[in-house]
Amino acid sequence: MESLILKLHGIEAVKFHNFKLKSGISSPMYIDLRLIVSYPSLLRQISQLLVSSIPSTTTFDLICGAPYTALPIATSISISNDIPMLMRRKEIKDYGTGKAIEGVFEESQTCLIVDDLVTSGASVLETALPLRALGLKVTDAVVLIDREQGGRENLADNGIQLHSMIKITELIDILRKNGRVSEEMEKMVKSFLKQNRRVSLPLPALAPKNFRFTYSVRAKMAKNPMGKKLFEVMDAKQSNLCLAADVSTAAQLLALADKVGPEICLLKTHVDILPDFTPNFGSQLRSLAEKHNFLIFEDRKFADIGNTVSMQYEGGVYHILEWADIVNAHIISGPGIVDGLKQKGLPRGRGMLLLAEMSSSGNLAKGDYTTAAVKIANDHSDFVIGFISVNPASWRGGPVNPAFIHLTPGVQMVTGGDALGQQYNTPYSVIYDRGSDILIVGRGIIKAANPAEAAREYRLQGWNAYRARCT
Ligand code: 5BU
Repeated sequence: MESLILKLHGIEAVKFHNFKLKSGISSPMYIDLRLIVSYPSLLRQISQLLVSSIPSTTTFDLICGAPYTALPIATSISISNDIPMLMRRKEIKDYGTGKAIEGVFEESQTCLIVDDLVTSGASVLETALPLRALGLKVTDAVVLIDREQGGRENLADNGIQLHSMIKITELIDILRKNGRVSEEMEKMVKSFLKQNRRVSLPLPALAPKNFRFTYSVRAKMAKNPMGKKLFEVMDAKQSNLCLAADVSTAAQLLALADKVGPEICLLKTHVDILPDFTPNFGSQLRSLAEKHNFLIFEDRKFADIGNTVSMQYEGGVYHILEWADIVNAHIISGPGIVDGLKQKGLPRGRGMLLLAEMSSSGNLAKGDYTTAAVKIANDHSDFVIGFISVNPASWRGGPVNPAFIHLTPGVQMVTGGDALGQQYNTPYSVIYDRGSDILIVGRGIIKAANPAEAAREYRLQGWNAYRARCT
């Protein structure tokens, strides 16, 4: 172990200076294990020692390296010990399977996570949660270096036992003994570790208890009956998934709604893209909504003055008011737009969402605009049920009244975007880190080989992230 630590220091994978970390805090040490790919014999030595630091009582069928630095380590362990490996994707691929986890496995197999470095444990958890969502058991993780800053405790809280090869304090002691760091630096590092003993998971951003209320509690807080019903459906179906049913025809939409219906709490339409729309489309969709217990959201994005939107809502070709439980509107025209829609919608028991943020790059719905949306919602909480949001945990005015619901578009299993400005976040990040409530997923489900199966995967990931947030 001593020789390994000296080698890591020798290749400058462990450095001592004053470094500014991503989190903004200054650290007297910096560990960068990406370099080890340039030293094959060191990589082999690390992999062997890692395997020997796993207690013999720990059993597992598969290993998965946290991307990216741990991938070569996991590969080396896999090859030398003949243990099959899984790979978690971090970036989106807009061709092929679009899966978050690659590799062959069976439900209820156990997967060991391999990571290079643990600080808060967030990277291990980011890999563990999608594996768990697919039915795999994740109970243990092995890491090269434990920075002893709370990762062990945070992972234990999430049912994962951490095995580390090197603890950071042991590393400092060995380097000091070998004259590689000064006494002064040793003191600085130890005092830094003392002051930063428990780095928390990103959750504290959500610490206000507004983000921890369960959907069933929030159902009781909701003023609008449709908002209340939505929370109730989510709770009953254990689903915080909305399907964006952007298919080419009404016939395809109805067939898809029937297949995916059991997995969703809400189905979102763009009725004006359907060339075969007929006046009975609404009643056909409504009977599927009743069959599978989901609500219908027409993503109409009204944007005109109150008088005009009121006519657009009720009349025209589509008669949206007749069949859509929920519609949405931009607030660019001011609060009159809500009054216009409310006039028609409230007597029919409908609800509406305000566009407080958008998912597309370069959009203008931010800062004061988002704050204005919150004010309008508060002033009309009998009809407004919530928001289209992207990162409600970051909103300037703090968390909004938990009676309001947040729906987030731009969701796929891995981050990325499309060629026309759409930006994607993962289900976990949307629900857990950003404090939203409902995942709106279109192409992630529609383009999958088996949309019902893909929807199930999104539902499980969204639900797990919600449960983790509320505990
Ligand atoms: P996608 O295929 O998952 O990218 O589809 C996203 C859907 O959400 C699509 O119907 C958009 O019209 C909708 N959407 C969005 O992507 N971003 C926004 O800010 C709003 C709606 Br509002």
